[in-house]
Amino acid sequence: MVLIIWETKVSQSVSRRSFLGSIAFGSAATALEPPAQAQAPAAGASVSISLHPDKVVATVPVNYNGLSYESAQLAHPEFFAPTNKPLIAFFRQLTKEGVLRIGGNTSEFAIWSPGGAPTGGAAESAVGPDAGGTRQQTTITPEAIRNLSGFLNATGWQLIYGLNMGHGNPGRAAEEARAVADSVGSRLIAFQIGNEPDLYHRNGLRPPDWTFDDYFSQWHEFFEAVRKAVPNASFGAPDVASNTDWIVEFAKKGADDIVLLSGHYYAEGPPTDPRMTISRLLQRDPRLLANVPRIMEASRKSHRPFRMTEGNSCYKGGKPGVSNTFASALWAADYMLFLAQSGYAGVNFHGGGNGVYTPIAGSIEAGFSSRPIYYGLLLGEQFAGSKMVETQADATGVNATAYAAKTDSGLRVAIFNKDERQPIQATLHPRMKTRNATVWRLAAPSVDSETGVRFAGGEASPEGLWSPHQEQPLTETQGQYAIDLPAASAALIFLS
Ligand code: BDP
Repeated sequence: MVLIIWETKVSQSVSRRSFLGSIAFGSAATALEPPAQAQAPAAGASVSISLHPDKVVATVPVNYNGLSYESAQLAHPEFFAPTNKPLIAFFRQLTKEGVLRIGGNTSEFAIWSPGGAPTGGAAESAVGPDAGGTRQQTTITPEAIRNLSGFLNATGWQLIYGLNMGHGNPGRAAEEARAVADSVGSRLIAFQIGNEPDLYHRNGLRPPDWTFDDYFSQWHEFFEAVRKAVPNASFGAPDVASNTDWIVEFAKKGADDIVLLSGHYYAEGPPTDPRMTISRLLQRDPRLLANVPRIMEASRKSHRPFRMTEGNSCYKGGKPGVSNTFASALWAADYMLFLAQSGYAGVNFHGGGNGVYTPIAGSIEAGFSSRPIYYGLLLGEQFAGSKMVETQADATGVNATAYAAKTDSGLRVAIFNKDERQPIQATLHPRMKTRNATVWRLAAPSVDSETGVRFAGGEASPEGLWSPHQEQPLTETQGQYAIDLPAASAALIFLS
C-alpha cells in the first residue's frame, strides 16, 4: 500500500451559501465560465462542509447498486450463465448484493420459447444497449432462464425481470413468468410488465392516443394472468422512460399490486445533440431537482420504495467522448449519492456489450473490462447499507457536492469537485469525536480520459478484481480536517 500525506491549508470561505443535504456551489453559469486568465493556474476555492451525524435523512439498502441489460442478451444463453466466470467476477467486485434488471427496448421484441426453438434472428454473443433501432425478435428459452439463475447464484445478485408487453400477450407472459419464478426463486425481486410504456404512443407499440388509463388497464390484464400462474409473484411498475406523472398515478391507483415503483433516467441525449457535453453532464440536472421530490412524495404516500431501474448518461446508446470518459464516473457516483440521500431504494445503470456507456464492456470471446463509469459505481457502493446524514456546506464559485453517511465502522464522506478547472480546498467539520481519517481518491489523468481511471489508486484487473492501493491519512486539527481536491476529482473519506 502506498501512503501519501497531503499538505493542506484551511481557508476561509468569503461569501457563503448554505444548502442542506447535498451541496452545489455556485451557479451553473459561474462554474461553466472559463477562468478570467485561462493560462494562470487556478487558485482553488474554499469549501466548508459540516456534518450532522445525528440527523439521518435516508437509509440506503444493501442492494442499492445495480446494472441493467437488454432482454436480447438472453438470446445467447451462455452470457448470463454460471460458466461466465469473468463476468461474474466483475459483478461481484462491484457488489456482492446487487440487482440485475433485464428489460430495455429489446424486451418488447423478446419472445418466450418454451420448447427452446429460435423465434427470431441470430443471437449476438454480447448485446449492447439498444440505440433506438432494434426491431428484431429474439428468443428466450428455458435454458437461458436456468443459466440466468445459476449466474445470479454465483454473483449473489437479485433480479428484476421485464416481460414483453409491447408485442406480448398475457398468456405468454404468464408462462415465461412461471419459468423465471421457478428457476430464480427467492432471488427474484419483481417482474415488470413493459418497458417505458409512456413512450408507446410514439414508438409504434400502441396508437398515438395511448394514455395512462389505457396502459393501466392492459397492465392489469398481464398482472392477473401472471398472478394466476405465479400466485406469489411480485411486481415493479411503471418503469417509465421519464413521465413522472405516470409514477404518481401508479402510486395512487396501483400501489396495492406492486412492491416497487420504478422509472428510468438518462441525464442527456440524444448523442447527436451538440449540447450533450461533459460540462453539462457535470452540472446538476434541473429535471432531477424537480422530479425527485415528486417521486419521493409518491413513494412515501404509497409506502412503496422507488428504484431507478434503468438509466445512464446519454440515451440512444450514449455519446463517445462523454459517456465513456472519466466524467461519467464522477457523474454516476454523484448521482447515486444524490438519489440515495433523497431516499431512492436503488439504481440500475444500463449497459452491456461494447455500449458507449456500459460499466462492464466485452464478451465471452473477447473478455471483459471495466469502463470509467464502473469506478463511479464502486465509489457509490461504499454507501450501500449506510445511513445518509444531513450535510451542510458553505462555499462559492465552484461546482462541488458532498454527502455523508453513518456505518457500523464510522462516518463516510464523499466530496465531488465537478469543476473542470478549479481545485478546491475543503474543510470538513465532522461534529463528532474521530480518531482516524483516511482518504480514497477517484481520479484520472483528465476529465475526458477513457482509460487510466483509478479508485483508491486501484484499477480493476482483466479478471475483474479491484482493491484499494492508496489510502491517504488525514490529520485532525481542532476537530476539523482539511483536504485538497484537484479539478474533476472526488474523495471518499473514512472517519472513525
Ligand atoms: C432506453 C431503453 C434502452 C436503450 C436506452 C438508450 O429502454 O433499451 O438502450 O434507452 O437509448 O429508453 O440508450
